[in-house]
Amino acid sequence: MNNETIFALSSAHGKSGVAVIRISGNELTELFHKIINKTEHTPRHAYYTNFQDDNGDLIDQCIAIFFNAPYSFTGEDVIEIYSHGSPAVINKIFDYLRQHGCRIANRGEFSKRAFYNNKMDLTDVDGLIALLDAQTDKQRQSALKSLTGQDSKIYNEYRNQMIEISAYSAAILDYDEDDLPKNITDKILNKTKDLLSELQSTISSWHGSRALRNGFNIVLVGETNVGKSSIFNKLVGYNRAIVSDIAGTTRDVVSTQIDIDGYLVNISDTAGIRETNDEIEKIGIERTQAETQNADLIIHVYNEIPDTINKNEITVINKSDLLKDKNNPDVIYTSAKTGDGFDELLKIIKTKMFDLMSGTESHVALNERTYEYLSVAIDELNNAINLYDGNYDIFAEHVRRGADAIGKILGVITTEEIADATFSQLCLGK
Ligand SMILES: Nc1nc2c(ncn2[C@@H]2O[C@H](COP(=O)(O)OP(=O)(O)O)[C@@H](O)[C@H]2O)c(=O)[nH]1
Ligand SMILES: [Mg+2]
Repeated sequence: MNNETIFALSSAHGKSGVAVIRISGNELTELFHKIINKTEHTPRHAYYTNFQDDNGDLIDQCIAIFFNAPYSFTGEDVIEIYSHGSPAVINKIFDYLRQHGCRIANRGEFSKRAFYNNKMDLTDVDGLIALLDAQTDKQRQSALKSLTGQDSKIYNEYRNQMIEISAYSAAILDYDEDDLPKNITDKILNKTKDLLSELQSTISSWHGSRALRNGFNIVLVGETNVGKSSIFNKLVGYNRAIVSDIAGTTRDVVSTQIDIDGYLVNISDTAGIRETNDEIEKIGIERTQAETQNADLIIHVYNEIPDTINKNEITVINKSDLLKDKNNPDVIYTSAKTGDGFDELLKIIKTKMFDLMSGTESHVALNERTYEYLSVAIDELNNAINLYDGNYDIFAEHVRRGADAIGKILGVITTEEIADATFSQLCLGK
């Protein structure tokens, strides 16, 4: 890590009432005194200042706060300037800072410094990234759990247990059997098995975790003209997709995001599947097939009861206003025309969604990186148990590797690449 003084706009770009400019570096007392035009200050105290350049010309009227190391976001000295939020003011302050030996920060550089100064571990940073991305309330709650260290706590427990198991099993090698507590080998093996099942339960929420973070994917499929676009519009709440009685109207996948009970939902309307010579419609049908592969839930729309009902999908019989017989309990009858059946449709969508998400509240939030290392840890514990043949040397080594994998999740054991890949997801000013 370098010890240059960095700065960035931490609030949103463009015009705003107030802009927040954050500066971080090793020794910022002198710079702060210039900004507030004083010779001393109290840390974490808000100073109202007529912020002037070196010629004494007014830059802006601002509030400035000094956070002394290590009691700051980065663990270094940090200055926050709250100026008026216009591009002209922000640029003028940036010029001033450049003239005083500061440089613009790279993406995620503040968080990177916080990480290297032990202010945050990598799962906390994951939480920060997720919180900045959060669009819905459930995403906010899950992100805050990681950010405030609740996920780290769980991972640290896993890691400590593995280190302990590994140390015990290594100790067996060094002692006579008579000197060791009775049943120690059984105890070690059982402890490892318990831990393994805990990790397996955690990783089982991966699918839900991903849906929570990226959105629960619902795809509407079915033949042309059954009313997919009409249902889509009703669920979305406005006329997003074109509805017409001309078969093949929807030729591309039309997607939008909605919020259902705090969960982010991606809902897609697709081209109806039929034999066609229309080149564009053919591409649309291919896209439909691709879309269904990523679906968490498929709503298959028909106008009459199909020969086989796929239990993995929701089967909807639309245009129920034209039907007399509506008694099949395995399907949902809807009418996009009258609105009939939509309460029931939404209810079943929620049930399916809650089922998938149910594990996410009690477990850590998983992302690609944490999922990968958690899988490694599970493999290693599995290897330790399955390959055990009385040789504690190999057993201890597998468990130790499992502990290393969890260490990589936390960033306790880290390579520059892992850390960089995480920080680069952050925006400037974080
Ligand atoms: N009577 C009736 N007509 C509907 C209903 N839903 C859709 N339609 C009509 O069926 C035609 C095809 O609808 P559309 O949503 O474009 O079907 P898609 O091709 O499956 O997307 C349009 O003329 C709609 O107005 C319904 O519930 N009842
Ligand atoms: Mg359509």
